[in-house]
Amino acid sequence: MTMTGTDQDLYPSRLTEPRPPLKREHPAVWGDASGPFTRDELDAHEARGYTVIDDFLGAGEVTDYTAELLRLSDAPELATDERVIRERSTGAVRSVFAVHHLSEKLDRLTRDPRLLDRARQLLGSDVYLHQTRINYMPGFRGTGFYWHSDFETWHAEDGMPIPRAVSCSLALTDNYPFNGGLMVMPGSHKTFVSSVGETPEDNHASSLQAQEVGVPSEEDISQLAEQYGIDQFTGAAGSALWFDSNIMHGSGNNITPFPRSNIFMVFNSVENELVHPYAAPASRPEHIAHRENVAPLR
Ligand code: 6CS
Ligand code: FE
Repeated sequence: MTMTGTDQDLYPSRLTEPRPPLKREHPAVWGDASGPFTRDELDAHEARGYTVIDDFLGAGEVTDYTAELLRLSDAPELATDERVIRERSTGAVRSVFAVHHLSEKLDRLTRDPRLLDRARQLLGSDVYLHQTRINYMPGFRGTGFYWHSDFETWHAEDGMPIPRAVSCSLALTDNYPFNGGLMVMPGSHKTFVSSVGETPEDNHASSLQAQEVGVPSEEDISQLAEQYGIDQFTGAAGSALWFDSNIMHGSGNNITPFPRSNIFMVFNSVENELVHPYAAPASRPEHIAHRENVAPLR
């Protein structure tokens, strides 16, 4: 069931011809102030498209989850698992997907009220996990992610009807300006940027190492940067970055000795379940975009 009533695609992308960016019709904040976020914080999130919470995890939790992160990246039984994505240049682990299926501790974290209450408040409904991953961004040769909107991919390739999803990135290492930290364009979530170029078969086999399809044009990126500016997310280990599914973001490479590792959880509204991909030959695998376990998270 899509929210649009008809099957009309409100967010067309992966087109054959360029088209100007369009205004996003849907809000970023669907809930009211009866939750952890105050009215002012909700209004700021609606305007900026992201919210930073310092000291979200305690030091002991950071230690515990870092141990999980290393256990998963070093686990021999996962070495060739399709959920493990490696850096092209070095073979070092770049990401591990569906970590809540691989770690009891992380599964419990996704149900923690500190996360669930905020996700439900922002999305104004019960929520389920669309995707979880750990990003390692290893030192010296960790490679970043070019500018993109997550929702553009989730809509085109996973069939996510509307941008009623929010990501929470929990820093497990200190995020400095120089170790591959996330850059976001504040307010850019209000603009949907279509991309040119059809989605090839099995695009995820390459896009999770380096995204080529679905990225905006340099002209659109320049226009967005002009209009919104760029904020660099920095934060100590334990801080949380909540960001709207459609905010334009990216990260640089990491040539410093300091890894920039985070746990990334995507909460989708139970009223925004995936349908057919809007612009791809087939749906992506379950471990990248969940279609089976969509019961409200408790
Ligand atoms: O394709 C995806 O689902 C992932 N790609 C990026 C670059 N960020 C969001 C998401 O994890
Ligand atoms: Fe992303």
